Amino acid sequence: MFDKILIANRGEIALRIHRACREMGIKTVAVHSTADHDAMHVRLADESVCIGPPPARDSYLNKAAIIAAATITNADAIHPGYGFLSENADFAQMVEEHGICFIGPSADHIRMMGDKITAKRAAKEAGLPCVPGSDGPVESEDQALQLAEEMGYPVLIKATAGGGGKGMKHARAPEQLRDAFRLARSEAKAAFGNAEVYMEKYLQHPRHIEIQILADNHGQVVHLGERDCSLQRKHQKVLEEAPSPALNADARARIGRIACDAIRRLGYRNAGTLEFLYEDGEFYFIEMNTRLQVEHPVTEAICGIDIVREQIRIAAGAPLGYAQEDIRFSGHAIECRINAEDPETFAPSPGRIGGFHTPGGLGVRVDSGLYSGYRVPPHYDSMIAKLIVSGGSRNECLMRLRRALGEFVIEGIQTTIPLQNRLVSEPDFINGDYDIHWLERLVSGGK
Ligand code: MV4
Repeated sequence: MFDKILIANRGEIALRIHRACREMGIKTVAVHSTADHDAMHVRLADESVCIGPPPARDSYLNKAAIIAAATITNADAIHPGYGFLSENADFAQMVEEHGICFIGPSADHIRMMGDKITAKRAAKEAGLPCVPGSDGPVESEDQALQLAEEMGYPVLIKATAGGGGKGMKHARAPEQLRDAFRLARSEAKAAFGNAEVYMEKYLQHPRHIEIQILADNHGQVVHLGERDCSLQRKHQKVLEEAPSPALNADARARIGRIACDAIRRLGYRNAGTLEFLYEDGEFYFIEMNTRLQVEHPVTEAICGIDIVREQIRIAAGAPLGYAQEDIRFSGHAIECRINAEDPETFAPSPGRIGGFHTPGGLGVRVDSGLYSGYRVPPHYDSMIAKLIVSGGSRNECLMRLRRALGEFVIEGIQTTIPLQNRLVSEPDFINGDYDIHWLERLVSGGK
């Protein structure tokens, strides 16, 4: 097992990784920018290294500075968390070349899944059902028109280097396609420096369902069930739940089996998530995330497995030590992401935290690096806390969630707690009756 792990991240996820390390008797190294001197992740770690000025590209994205920090502190592994360098294949490769273990999949698997065309090809070959579409890049407007004619409208143009919705444009008819194609390409070029796009049939009212998997270095692959992440605004998840209220036992078992078979065929290692759109009883693979995800705690809550601990054990070469049939799922869990934002306009709201009180009690977990007197810096993502609530049933979970949201006090800045409060009282949400567009309609006043 590792002696010391460098955590290449900040905020709640840096704390989350530190906690797993501490329980395993592993020492931790925090890295931080000059804006994060007094951050909780720095306070908790055994050691810390300042890696640069506030902008992320000069600190949390500074590969050389992070590897140097690992080298001088004698860390034998790096956990990248999510965001930042977590899905940067070159970083994973550099880390390994310096004789340090990257806690995650191989650089080759990260690279394969980062390119959405190679990801989709690999997924298809591994037996995953995919959205019908172009088999590779679409090179011209004329080719786009011809393909769309064959598959039928509406269609969606997506960036090969994409994910997160950038460089994505749909067309409902031929006369919209040339503009959609050109816009998608220019957006993709601006966002990723790569204009390449591909085409898919546009699914109009799907849910977003993802499967968490774990794979060790000894051929064992398990899934930890699904998460329903359909409640998003501008491609930012707002609330996630497990299990999905939309799946029955048959659909769940089927996609779990398909996911594990595919992961085995891909030779993938460590934790990963297969993302699907789910519409009219069918699953369609769209992307794979090769990192720990923000919403992993809802999965932990229903299966009792510490996903970060498993990532570390797998990276150290340990066998999972259990099979699919050993995993017991129970109850229901919901995560609310709490952002430092105006709940109406979603404008960032950094600043000094005044009063701070977190909810507690049975089935309530708060993952956050906040404390009273802490200054939320303006330089990073606005998510400041996650409230994860679990219960024996979805209904019990919902009642507990409303109670817990009511207890949460964060003063001095604006937060999205009022939005979460509103959301959990909506009849459609209570009934589990929502798709990927439902929240957008709610917050834009369409309901
Ligand atoms: C789609 C889709 C409909 N049809 N693909 C959005 C970001 C990227 N990860 C994939 N996305 C979508 N792909 C086809 N063929 C609709 C979306 C989509 C979406 C997906 C998941 C959660 C929220 C979403 C919001 C808008 C669009």
